[in-house]
Amino acid sequence: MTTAPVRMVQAHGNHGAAAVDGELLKVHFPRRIERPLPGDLVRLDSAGTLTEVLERKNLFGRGDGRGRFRPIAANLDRAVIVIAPEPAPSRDLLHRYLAACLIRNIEPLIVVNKSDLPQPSQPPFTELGELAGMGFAVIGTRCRPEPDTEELQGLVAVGVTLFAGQSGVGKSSLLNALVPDLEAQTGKLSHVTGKGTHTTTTATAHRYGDEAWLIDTPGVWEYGLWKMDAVSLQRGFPEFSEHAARCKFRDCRHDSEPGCAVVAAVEAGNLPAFRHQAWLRLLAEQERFR
Ligand SMILES: Nc1nc2c(ncn2[C@@H]2O[C@H](COP(=O)(O)OP(=O)(O)O)[C@@H](O)[C@H]2O)c(=O)[nH]1
Ligand SMILES: [Mg+2]
Ligand SMILES: [Zn+2]
Repeated sequence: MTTAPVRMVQAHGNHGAAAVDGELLKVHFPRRIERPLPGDLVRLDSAGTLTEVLERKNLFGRGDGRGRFRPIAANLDRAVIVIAPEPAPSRDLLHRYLAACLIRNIEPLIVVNKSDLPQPSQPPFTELGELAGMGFAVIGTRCRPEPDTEELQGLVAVGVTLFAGQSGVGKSSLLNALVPDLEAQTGKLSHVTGKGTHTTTTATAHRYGDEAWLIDTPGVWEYGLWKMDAVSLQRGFPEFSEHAARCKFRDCRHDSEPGCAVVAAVEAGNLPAFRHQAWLRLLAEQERFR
């Protein structure tokens, strides 16, 4: 067996699966080592026991109801945030995902799936043009009636990509359209881990060509952020920073403080009001965790 680092594809309580020389291998997690996640690079001994989790370049996760960070996957080159006309995203869902990615140093890519359905003329769909103008990548896809995923394929062909988004937006359908042998991979994986083939109950990395991994994530209805301070949250709104530097108070929350340069920029039309409103709501949401 190998001492070279291998990629974790799935993790359960005390075991998981890693990709070793093109095959999937069951991995045992000893208690003394931090539990690995899909996307992690790990070392194993000859018995398939985990000996080391290599340093991560980033870690994606979500907040639980109490605001604790719950990790989902590691070492991401980007996260595809999937939204669709149906089920319609809740208010701020997209902004929450964007903030989570930016705070965690993960490049977000907004994918509007189900392009065969009419786009509702309400947020966040009405905000996509401005988000694209701000530099966020926004593309359309569809899986039905015939798949159109060409642009997406080009953007995820290299590196590790996580697919995030509300249950039912089409993450697994997109994975199916992209990865020709997805079913075979899933079948082998379930054989190795002894878990069922319904892989979207846990985050799972799928091999995509020779150079890429695509990670499907379990269905969530509402994606929540975790407890953090305002400075951290503001990393989720990078377009604020040039203005925030000119706020009268250094710890300005860009709410109703006098001399707030962010509010001034919104009023002058230099920052989208919808981003400022999302900021204020996400900031208020943090109060629940105190
Ligand atoms: N109309 C339409 N339906 C789609 C599209 N992509 C997926 N679906 C449907 O949306 C539902 C949820 O898809 P699924 O991939 O399970 O979503 P997930 O929960 O995000 O993994 C299924 O009934 C799919 O057939 C699409 O592009 N257009
Ligand atoms: Mg799914
Ligand atoms: Zn301010």
